[in-house]
Parts: sequence; structure tokens; C-alpha cells
Amino acid sequence: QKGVRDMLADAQMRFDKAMPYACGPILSGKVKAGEAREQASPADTARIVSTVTEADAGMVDAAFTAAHKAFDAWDREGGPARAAILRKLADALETDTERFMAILSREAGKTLNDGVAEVREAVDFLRYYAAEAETKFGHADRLPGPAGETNHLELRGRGVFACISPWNFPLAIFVGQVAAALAAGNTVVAKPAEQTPLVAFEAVRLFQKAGLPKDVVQLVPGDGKVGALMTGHPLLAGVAFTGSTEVARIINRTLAQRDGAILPLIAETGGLNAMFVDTSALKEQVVDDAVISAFGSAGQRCSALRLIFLPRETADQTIEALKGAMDALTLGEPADPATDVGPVIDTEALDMLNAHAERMAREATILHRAPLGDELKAKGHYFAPLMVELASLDGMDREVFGPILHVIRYKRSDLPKLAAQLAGKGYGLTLGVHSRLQRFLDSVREAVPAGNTYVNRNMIGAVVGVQPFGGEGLSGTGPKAGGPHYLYRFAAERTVTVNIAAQGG
Ligand code: TXE
Repeated sequence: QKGVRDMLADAQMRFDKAMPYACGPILSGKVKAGEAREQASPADTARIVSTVTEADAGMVDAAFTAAHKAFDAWDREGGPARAAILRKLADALETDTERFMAILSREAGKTLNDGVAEVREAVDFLRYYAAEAETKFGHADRLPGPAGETNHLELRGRGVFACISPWNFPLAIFVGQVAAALAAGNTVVAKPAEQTPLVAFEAVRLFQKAGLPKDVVQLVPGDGKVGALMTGHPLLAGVAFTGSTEVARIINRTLAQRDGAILPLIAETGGLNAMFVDTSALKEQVVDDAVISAFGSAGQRCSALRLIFLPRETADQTIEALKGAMDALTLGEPADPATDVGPVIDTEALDMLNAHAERMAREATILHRAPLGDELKAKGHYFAPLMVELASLDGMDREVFGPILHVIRYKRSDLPKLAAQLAGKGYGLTLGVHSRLQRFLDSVREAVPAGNTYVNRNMIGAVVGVQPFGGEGLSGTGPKAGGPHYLYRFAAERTVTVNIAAQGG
């Protein structure tokens, strides 16, 4: 164990020594330098992690033009050849795990556990979509049909995909989107979130060294203005977006207003994720699972638990145990191995959470707040985990993205009404159920639609190929990332029907 920790500490030290790093657009393999802004670490705002040059309209245009030129050749490579390249990228990333963990801890405030899990997920996405490319792309499947004709179905790329990713999984989601688009035969113009440009920049540079052809992925860092230039670009063939429901709606409107082809949008967005507990549930398990699901990664997972429904018979006991578990959390520097909860991403997130906490103090009951020292508060964007009790679901219409757990105490006979009210909010991402009664599980599942349901366990699993992940309604369009249907949405499906007799020899 000590060996691994030392290795990580060394990698962090090596990374820190050369901070800040310059990063910027990568167009046809070349890094563009220009006027740069500084990006500070959320964990320690005195540390500048990178100096970032953001893409302008000319660069976005150059990125699309180059990716468009590269498309035909990449698409014609076929699935197996693309799979071989994606596997090389996976190997390169895996070999560089410690360095990417170091970047994630400084740039995104990820703890060591979260960092290693994220690098693993990115590697898994590359290998999973490589396998998918190999089996699904590059050949035509014969379909059953009437005598006298043959029918074949073939999957091809669509063109240039815009991949727009969030800061909360700045490596895994960025790499996952790009890998999927590439596996399906598309070329890519990718934009990381404005808070986390460096990890994406380093990933693209590594991939190009590992054998990714220079024109198939173009990187255009920047904020929503750059995103808007991408979704409005005439050479666009489709959008893969992960982020907030609000921005997904903006992109949807932009695509609807374009002239020309009707373009696909694959959107994975936020949730109002709930856990339903009944009196048969095991208290210790509920507490462990609720705490990790609500406060792990400082509540900044899209799958994170926001609302826990506790039966009034046992609610007091569970709440007391939750308070104890919250006090046992260690808040701190993400690079410290003892840390359970790191910072939130930026001042905007901190302000939003503080404003929500103030509103809760007025409109709800504050049940508990984990301790947070002044020193930490002054150092970075730290927000102490908070538990509040709501009298009802009224006014709880939006995802609050951070470490705040909302408790609702219920009377058994009110549960159907509450579940229907929650379902009526329109989200459908993750759902937790803690019960030893199949009937309870079935009734909750029927009442509350969710893309991913977790029974008698925590709500943070999205293992690639094992737990395909994604929501419905306000939470996303599907298909699920890391699942067997994901690549279809990135692909053009072509059916060829041949009249055998007329075709001759
Ligand atoms: O999102 P934002 P954030 C969700 C999570 C939360 C959000 C957090 O639930 O809601 O992501 O990420 C770009 N045109 N999920 O705060 O602000 C912006 O620059 C085009 C769900 O980053 O929506 C950034 O690159 N692009 C999830 C990206 O959009 C625009 C997993 C996202 O930004 C734009 C992870 C515009 N007009 C997080 N404006 C799941 N369901 O799987 C901004 N952007």
C-alpha cells in the first residue's frame, strides 16, 4: 500500500513542479498559442494549474474544415482498424495513470480514489468502444428476407461530431464521447469544459503520440460561446453533449433552427436522484450508501443522491446515524490520501450552494452540517456537506449539484403520492431503493422512472459494459454510455437490397 502512495506522491510532485502548464487549441496536431487566461486549482486557489488559450471563431472553423477533410479516409478504415488505434490509446493512457491522477487532483479537485476510478473509466471506454467498432462496423450484416433478393445492413460514420463535455468527469466523459464518435467512423471537434481544459489537452497530446491520426480529433477549448460556434457550424453532423439540462435545451434549439440536415443530439444531463428506504432496510447499509452517494466526489456526480425518503417509524434513528457518518468524513486537499471529500469546482458552484443552504435555512430544517475548518475555507472552494429536511417536495424542481442531502420523512400511505410527485418533476437518471421486500422495490420502480436503479447498494456505479449509464426525460436522450446501443446513435445505418436475378452473375 505504501508503495502505491509513494508513487502517487512522486507523480504529484513531478506534475506540480512544472505548473502552470500552457494549453490551448490543437488543430491538425498543432498547438495554437495566443492570449491566455489563468486557471486556478479549486483545491487551492493560489495555485495556477494552467494558462489557457481559448479557441476563437476562426479556429473553430479551421477545426471543422480539417476534421471534415479527414472524415472519408477515417470512415473507410473500417471498425477493426479503428479498434486497433483506440486500443493503443487505451494502453498509453493506462501507462500514464499516475500523471493523469495528478492532473485531475489539481485541476478538478478529484480525490485519489476518484482520480484512479476516472482514469480507469476512460481506459475502459476506449477498449469497450474499440470492441464495439470491431464487431459492428466495417462489414455488412446479412438480414433474413424473401427469396430472390439479398438484404444487408451496414453501419458507417456520419461526418464531423461535436463532443461537448462537462468538468465533473473531465477525462472519462471527454474520452468516452470522443472514443465513441471515432469508433463509429466519425471525426471529432471536441470542447472540454472551461474549468478543465488541461486534462483534455494532455489526453489529446498523448493520443496523438500513441498513433491517433492528427486530423481526426481537433480540440477547441473555451466556454459556451465556443460550444455555440460548434453547434452552429455548417459542417456539423451530430452532437454528443454531457452537461446540464439547461444547456442541452439550448443546443436542441440551435439544432432545430439550422437549415439543412436534421442532426442527432446525444445528451446526457442532470437528475433529481432519490433513494427510497422502507422499514425493512438495513440501517447501516442505508447510511453507508447514502453518505457515499450524496457526499462522495463532493456531490458532483450526475448520479449523486439528492433526496432520501425515510419512513417516519425509523427516520430519527437513520438521521442520527447519518449525522455520525457525516462527522466521520474527512474534508480536505484532494491529493491527500486521507481525504474523503474535496472542493467543489469554482466560485460559481460555491455561491450557488451557499445560496441554496441559505434558502434551506429559511424554508426547511437544517439537520446537520459536517465540520469545515477556516483554513480550508480560505484555501479553496470547499463546502461542508449538509443535510436538510424538507416538509414536502414543493419547490424542489432542479438538481442542486453539490454535497447537500435532502431528507423527506414519509407516512406509508403517502408514499404513492410522493413518488408520483417526484416522477412528475420529469427527471429520470438514478434511483436507489433500500428494502428487503420485493413488493416495495417493484412499487417504487413502477412509480419513478429512472435510467439506472440501484437496489440495496450505493448509487455511484457506472462500470463500462456492466452498468450502461444514462437517463431519460429531463436527464437525457439515451442511448446509454458504455452500453451495447450507444454507438448506433453516432452511426449512419445503410440498408442495401439487391434483386439477385436482375443483378446477373
Ligand atoms: O454543465 P454545463 P457542467 C451533468 C450534471 C450537471 C452538469 C455539470 O448533472 O448538471 O452535467 O456539468 C458547454 N452551447 N452531468 O456544469 O454548464 C460548457 O462550456 C454549447 C450529467 O459543466 O451544461 C461545457 O463544456 N455548449 C451526466 C458543457 O457545455 C455549451 C454526467 C457543459 O456545461 C453552451 C456528468 C452552449 N450554449 C454530468 N453553454 C450524465 N447524465 O451522464 C455551455 N456549453
